[in-house]
Amino acid sequence: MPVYTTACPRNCYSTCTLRVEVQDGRVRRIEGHRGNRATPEGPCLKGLSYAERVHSPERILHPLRRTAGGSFARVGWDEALDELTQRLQEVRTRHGPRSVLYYSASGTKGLMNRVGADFWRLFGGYTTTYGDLCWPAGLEATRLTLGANKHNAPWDLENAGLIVFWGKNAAETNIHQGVFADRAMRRGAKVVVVDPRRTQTAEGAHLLLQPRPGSDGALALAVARLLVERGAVDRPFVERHVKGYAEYEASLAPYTPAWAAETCGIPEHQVRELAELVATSGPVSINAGYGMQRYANSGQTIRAILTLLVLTGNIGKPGAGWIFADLQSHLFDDVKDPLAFFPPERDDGVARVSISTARLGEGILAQRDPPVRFLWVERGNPVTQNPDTHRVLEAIRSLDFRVVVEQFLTDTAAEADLVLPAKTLFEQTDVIGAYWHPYVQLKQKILEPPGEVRPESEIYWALAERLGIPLSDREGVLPAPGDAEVSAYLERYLAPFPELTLERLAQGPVIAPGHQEVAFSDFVFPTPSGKIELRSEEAVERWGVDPLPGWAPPADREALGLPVRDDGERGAPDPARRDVEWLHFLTPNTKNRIHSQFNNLATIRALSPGPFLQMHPKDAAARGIVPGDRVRIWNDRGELEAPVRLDRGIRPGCVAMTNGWWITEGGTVNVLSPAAETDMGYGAAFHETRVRVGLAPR
Ligand SMILES: Nc1nc2c(c(=O)[nH]1)N[C@H]1C(S)=C(S)[C@@H](COP(=O)(O)OP(=O)(O)OC[C@H]3O[C@@H](n4cnc5c(=O)[nH]c(N)nc54)[C@H](O)[C@@H]3O)O[C@H]1N2
Ligand SMILES: Nc1nc2c(c(=O)[nH]1)N[C@H]1C(S)=C(S)[C@@H](COP(=O)(O)OP(=O)(O)OC[C@H]3O[C@@H](n4cnc5c(=O)[nH]c(N)nc54)[C@H](O)[C@@H]3O)O[C@H]1N2
Ligand SMILES: [Mo]
Repeated sequence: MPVYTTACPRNCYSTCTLRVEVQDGRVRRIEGHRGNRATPEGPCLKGLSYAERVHSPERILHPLRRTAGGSFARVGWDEALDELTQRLQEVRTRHGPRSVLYYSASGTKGLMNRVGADFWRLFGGYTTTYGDLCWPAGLEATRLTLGANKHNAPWDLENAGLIVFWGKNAAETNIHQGVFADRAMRRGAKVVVVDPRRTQTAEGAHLLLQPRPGSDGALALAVARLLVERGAVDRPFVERHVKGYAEYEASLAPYTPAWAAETCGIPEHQVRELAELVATSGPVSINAGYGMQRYANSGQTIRAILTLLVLTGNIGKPGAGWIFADLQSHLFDDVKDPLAFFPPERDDGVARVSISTARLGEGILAQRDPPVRFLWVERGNPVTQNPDTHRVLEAIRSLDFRVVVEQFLTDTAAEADLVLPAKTLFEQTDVIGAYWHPYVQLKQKILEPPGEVRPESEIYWALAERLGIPLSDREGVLPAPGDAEVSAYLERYLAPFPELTLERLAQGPVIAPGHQEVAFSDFVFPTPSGKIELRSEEAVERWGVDPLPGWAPPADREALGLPVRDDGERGAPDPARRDVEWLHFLTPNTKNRIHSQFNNLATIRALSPGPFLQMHPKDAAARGIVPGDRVRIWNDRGELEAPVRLDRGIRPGCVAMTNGWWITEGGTVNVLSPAAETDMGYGAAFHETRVRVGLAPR
């Protein structure tokens, strides 16, 4: 039986290398690949469930056209493409090409993803979104401080003396990291978890801190103050490599442990314990998650946390460092380029980058000259994943025509006039990077697309032909249909890197050229000053924040359009009272799903049949809620109903429901989230969500 080497392209830290056995056109077996030092144990349950996913009877295998009655009917490709061509020509003539919104998100990684934007350029122009739902506040805060987003290789974690999982639930979202953390623990390393929820990651940790959501910056500043007090600052390191230290040290005066304890709602001795561990248990590795940077203050929060490593000289050394995102394998996309995230409104005369992903609904509705009339969605599920679902739906429904390229009939696909079938990972070759490990990988094609499925690049080629885009314009820009054409296309991008040939990549993962195993071990920091910047002028110029990392309450209720409480509370909520009635609604990720993907499969559904609300028994008791109850969760944007699960592991005042559920599976959490941006990078402040909870009406 043939066994192929390929890789999982999901938006996930692990980006596993896979060995896949195929027989008679079906996936028989999926295993790990020893060539990937970061993921040798092999894939998670999601990876194994590809055997079900790619052959699922629910996959969309041919174009679907909405009928007058509102349901979908199968249509042939010729009919679909003819209508598309006619509608695109019409909308271009009437409103100009930029009345087309090209929306793509993180459904799959790959170099081939660039084909979409290149097609829309040939079309004459388009409108698209700026910012990102996932990680930009942290990327930007890291770039401002260190100059680049890179970190030590995953296996270097074994050398750590202290591992802090700060707002990162690695046990669920980066399961392979646990192997290295366990090895470090066997060698005596201590583990600290900072998370309002007691997660699986906290099992076995030496210290768990459960601060109020969005208060981590305050904690970090107080820890910094304690580090200064106890003489834990690495003075030679700071003198040589850091800009703005003296000013920063002076700024710490107000941040006493007592103030932090009050602000974060945790015992003061925990603040001190954390400082003590950072001072005494190095090398210190801080693994900062993405959940924590989904607040209106999170860029500044990330700067404040990263500072703890800077003060103590825990940068550029084995076992130490800042583990947020390692972009060393990102050779073919622009995520390292600050312009990928700002300035917000960009227009090169062809592409107009003018709608905030975090405010997709209102952005579409507000767009003028020309307005958005036509929507093309691929690799994204904005109806469930972007903030403020009701506005997103309103905006999508206001358009003349909607196309969604999808594998399954998601909530977004269900809004389309035309659904085009999408390939899965096994059905077209691509080259992918990762953001936790340093490998470049070949995601090899191992199956022919089933039914009438065509990879996006082939859809674009066929459309370009029909739209009369001359072959001479297409050549070298879009790959023509065919496996050899795809290979030639990929080879052109690989050409500058002699280490990266398709033949070599077909054998297994290859470490990115120029990879630094211990990031910043050369102490080169590509910031404006060439030093680590505690003081950043760029932060002021680009984002209007303080030049030093500081802390402000996460959100101003009115600014976020959150309800102002009846008792007259206005502006920043009073930390002492705000948790009483309105609860923080956290919407983290979960083990057996990648956002809105996988839960439609029987294998996964058996483990997670539907959404539930995690709630502390105290908050439940205050509302007359008992185990087994169904609750209503609401605010002025929307409401949801779900069974409640009482859990002493969640901080009182917080409730949590994992994101990714479809409306048809019980409701998306984003009906409740505000269309609000993070302070840096145009991220989405999903966790700035307050809700009320009560018994669901019977
Ligand atoms: N409330 C709340 N909301 C969140 C978050 C949160 O923490 N809380 N997290 C946010 C984050 S971090 C992220 S990254 C986003 C993720 O949200 P999205 O970027 O929208 O990603 P997914 O839900 O993973 O996948 C979107 C779709 O891509 C499709 N897809 C997969 N492969 C392909 C392909 O090859 N071609 C095409 N055409 N389609 C494909 C899948 O079937 C899926 O329906 O969600 C965000 N939303
Ligand atoms: N299995 C699985 N793995 C994934 C994904 C997935 O959907 N499923 N998604 C991938 C993607 S796209 C992403 S972005 C990453 C996300 O990976 P993580 O960063 O681990 O993701 P989250 O689950 O969003 O958030 C982590 C933790 O942050 C906590 N948190 C929320 N607010 C705060 C706060 O104010 N302070 C602190 N200290 N903690 C807080 C939450 O309770 C949660 O436990 O995972 C990637 N890996
Ligand atoms: Mo993400």
